[in-house]
Amino acid sequence: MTAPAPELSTLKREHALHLLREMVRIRRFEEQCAELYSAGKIRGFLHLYIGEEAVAVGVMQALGSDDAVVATYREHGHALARGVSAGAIMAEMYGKLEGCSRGRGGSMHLFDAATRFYGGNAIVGGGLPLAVGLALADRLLGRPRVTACFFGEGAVAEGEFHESMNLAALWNLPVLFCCENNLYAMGTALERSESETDLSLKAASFAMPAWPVDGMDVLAVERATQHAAAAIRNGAGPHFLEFRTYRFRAHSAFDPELYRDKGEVEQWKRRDPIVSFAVLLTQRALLGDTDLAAIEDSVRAELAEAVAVAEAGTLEPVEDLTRFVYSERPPQ
Ligand SMILES: Cc1ncc(C[n+]2csc(CCOP(=O)(O)OP(=O)(O)O)c2C)c(N)n1
Ligand SMILES: [Mg+2]
Repeated sequence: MTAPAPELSTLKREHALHLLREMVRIRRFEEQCAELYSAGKIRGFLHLYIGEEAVAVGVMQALGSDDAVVATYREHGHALARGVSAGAIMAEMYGKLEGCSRGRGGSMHLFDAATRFYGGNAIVGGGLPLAVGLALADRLLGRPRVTACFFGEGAVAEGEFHESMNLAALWNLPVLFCCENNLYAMGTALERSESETDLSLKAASFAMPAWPVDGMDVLAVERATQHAAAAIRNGAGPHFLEFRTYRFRAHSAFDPELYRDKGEVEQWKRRDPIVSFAVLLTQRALLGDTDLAAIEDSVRAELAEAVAVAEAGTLEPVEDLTRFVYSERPPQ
């Protein structure tokens, strides 16, 4: 099965600027996080999504507020694009009480029930059964919702991937499996861990519609997702999209990147999803010089505010350390 071609002619300027702005927000947010990490303000693990922004932004366009999102530990961009506030995310990065997970999760465990953003899951493949469970609940309650589940290509080596794909297909559950294939799982290239590197074929073996998508092209991501999400809402069952993308930065803060050539990284950077989309919009006369400057200005202001929220935030008192180990809800 092939993805429908993006229809550039119907692209509206306002929507185009929204897509660009969302990608710029994620890029600048993470650049700021990298700086704050070096300054010792953010600690623990930090996995940057830089280079992959078109995937999260494109997919979110096809989801409504009732739908659910499950992501991995590389999820700052997904949380931002889903509508979790930059301040709540930055405060979480700082480990402050004002963070979306009360400062207890940090970078890898962003969570926000209000936007149905179910993590932030640090275990590779751990989000997949969660997504299937959310979709099963929707199905049993007759709610026409979609659960979008993001995971890296490294997760396809996990048993949970196969169990989740099988149950979702068998029970016809409304899950959109969004595989972010950035070619590496930490330092392991896909062809070093998988005998079959065409990931759509794996999904097809569960009798699930699946196709590859150019993950560096936000319009291609959006169209493919809209197509798949509409089919899921119409009862066609789970779909699998393989987004072919690339992370420009190291796996995490502790990675000397000995497993890939600098030349390969440079080659992918030439397909930077933000730069190439901005060029395309300029060519189509949908973007002027002042538009880009205005986007950068507003993003800068939003980020300054987010850092201010995090800086001014409070650390949870030591006395609260054991709270939430057990539910605080009174027995029913
Ligand atoms: C079950 C499990 N095994 C190992 C790890 C350690 N680990 C953290 S990230 C990672 C690589 C995952 O790669 P991929 O799924 O491709 O996602 P990416 O980091 O490329 O976004 C591994 C093995 C883990 N977090 N969970
Ligand atoms: Mg990967």
